[in-house]
Formats: sequence, structure tokens, C-alpha cells
Amino acid sequence: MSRYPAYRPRRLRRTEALRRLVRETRVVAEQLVQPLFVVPGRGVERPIDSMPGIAQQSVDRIADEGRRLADVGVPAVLLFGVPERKDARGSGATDPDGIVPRALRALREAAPSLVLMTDVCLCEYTDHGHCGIVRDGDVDNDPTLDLLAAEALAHARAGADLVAPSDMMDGRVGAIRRALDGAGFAHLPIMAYAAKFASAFYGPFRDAAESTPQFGDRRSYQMDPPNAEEALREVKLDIDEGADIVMVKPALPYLDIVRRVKDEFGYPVAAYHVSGEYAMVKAAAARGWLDERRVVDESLTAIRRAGADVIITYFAKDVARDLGRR
Ligand code: PB1
Repeated sequence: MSRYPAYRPRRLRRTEALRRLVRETRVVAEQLVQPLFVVPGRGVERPIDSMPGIAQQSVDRIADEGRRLADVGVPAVLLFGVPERKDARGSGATDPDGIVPRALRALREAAPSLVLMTDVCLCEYTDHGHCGIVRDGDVDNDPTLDLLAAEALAHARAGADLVAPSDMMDGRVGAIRRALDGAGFAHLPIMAYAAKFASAFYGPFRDAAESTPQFGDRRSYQMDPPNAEEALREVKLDIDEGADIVMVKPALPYLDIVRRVKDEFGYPVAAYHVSGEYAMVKAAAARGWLDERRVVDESLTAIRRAGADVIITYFAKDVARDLGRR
């Protein structure tokens, strides 16, 4: 028996004020993270063609960017370093005076309110572009763990507030947790890229980080997109090894995973709205096919509605600025 006309859902849609009163999901600037790409040099601002509005920036420019981000209310940045030299073991990743430690120190001084997060992986530092040491044509899991732990320590010692391993090696969260604890950084949280899929949506990032694999692909370590049960196993592994935040990546094509991870574990969940998701919107908006601001608002709302607490997005600065104006 219909409740109509006693119940008319449209009554609460009549005005924006009524809609806002009963709105169930909100995107707030306090939960947005802006990825940044730091490169060697000075005065460098190198736009990334496939990511309009995003650039590779030298440390001095990253400091300026950090001030701008803090001014518009973005609370956190996620740093990706692109070093001058790359080699087979990604040795730049563990350099205590490497590109990311230098950016951390500059940001701490320029924008002390920012939460400084660092990506922990080797792909930006290796000349083959893989996320770990390669042996016999595949990434050698266990020896890579030591390098990842050393990289996380270098970031911790340079002032990172959180480290985010994106490599997808088995056991890396436990290895990093033990290394941090053993060096006096038991207070430093780990945001694990826990359910990270071997996605075709990462293309533009690989332009930005100059990290395209020189052979093969990342399917022997990043997850197979069709697998949801395996994603829950991956998340549980990382939680058991000490992860404080668990991430699903990419975001929009994996909202079912975000929802299941949140419901299953109740942990803080991050979703990474990746470069390909950003580039698609930018390209369509540039052609007048989509209203960028409305599409971005709807996309981030969907990610929040699926259960994500933290959203890593290249739109963070634009969205925080818009939210500040409302
Ligand atoms: O925005 C993006 O596409 C993020 C890409 C992501 C960064 N953590 C990885 C994707 C990839 O190249 O496989 C980098 C892997 N460490």
C-alpha cells in the first residue's frame, strides 16, 4: 500500500535550503589530500600535459604551493619525488638528502599546518620504472622490503607526518612498521595503499612521475581489477601488519570495494581519485562536454558516500577553494 500522498519525498527537495538541511553526505576540505610532484632544480614549474593544472615543481615552488594550499584550507599533501638520477635499485629513494626529504623540510617551514604525507615506493627512482628490485624479469619482493623501510625512515627523519607505501609488495607494511618503531617513530602513522589495482587509470601519473615500467607491467604485484574478496584479504593483511589508514585505489571504478572495506573493518579508509580520473574530467570539461565543478563535486560526494574518510585528489585545491567560498 503506497504511503503516497501522505508521504511526498519531493517536499524536502523544494528548495536548496531544505535539501541542504537533510543532505546525508558532505565533502569537507578537512578530508582532502593534494598530491604534489617534486623535482630537482630551482624555479622549476613544469606543467604535465595529461594533467592540466598540475605541474612538476622544484622544492622552492613546492614551498610556495604548500602556502597556497594551506591558505585555501587543504589540510594535507602527498609527496611524490622525481629524482635527477635513476638506477636499478632506486637508490635515490633512501637518500636522507633526497628530493622528498628536501621538500619535507621546505614545506615544514613554509606551511607548518600541513599534514606532510609521503609516497613510499621505488618506481619513481628506478631506471626500469618498477616498484621494486627486479630479478629474473620480475619484482623481487623480499629484498625490496628493506629498501622501502629505509625510504620510509628517510622520510620520517626528514619530518614526514605519515608514510604511504604504494608499492604493493607482500609484507611491506609490517617491514615499515618495524623499522619505524625500531628507530623511535612508533608515533608515525602508515596509510597503506592496501587494495591497489593494476589499473589503466594511472597513465597520466606515469607522465608526471616519469615512472612508466620499461618492460612488462605491474600485474604481478598490483591487484587484479575483478577481485573483491582478495581486496578484503589484502586490507586485513595490512591492518594486521600495522596500517592506520587503508586505501582503495583507484576510487570511482572501485566504490564497491570502498564500501565493503569500510563496512568490514571500520578503519579510516582513504580513496585515491587517480590521475586518469582527473584527466578524463579535465579533457571533457575543456571540450565543453561536462561541467567540471559539478562533475567533481558529484564524484567526490560519491567517494564519500561509499564510505571513504580521506580523499586523495588532484582537485583538492580547487574544491577546498570552492568550499571556502560557499
Ligand atoms: O594518480 C595516479 O595515477 C597514482 C598512481 C600511483 C601513485 N601511487 C601509482 C600507479 C602506478 O604507476 O602504478 C604509482 C605506484 N607506486
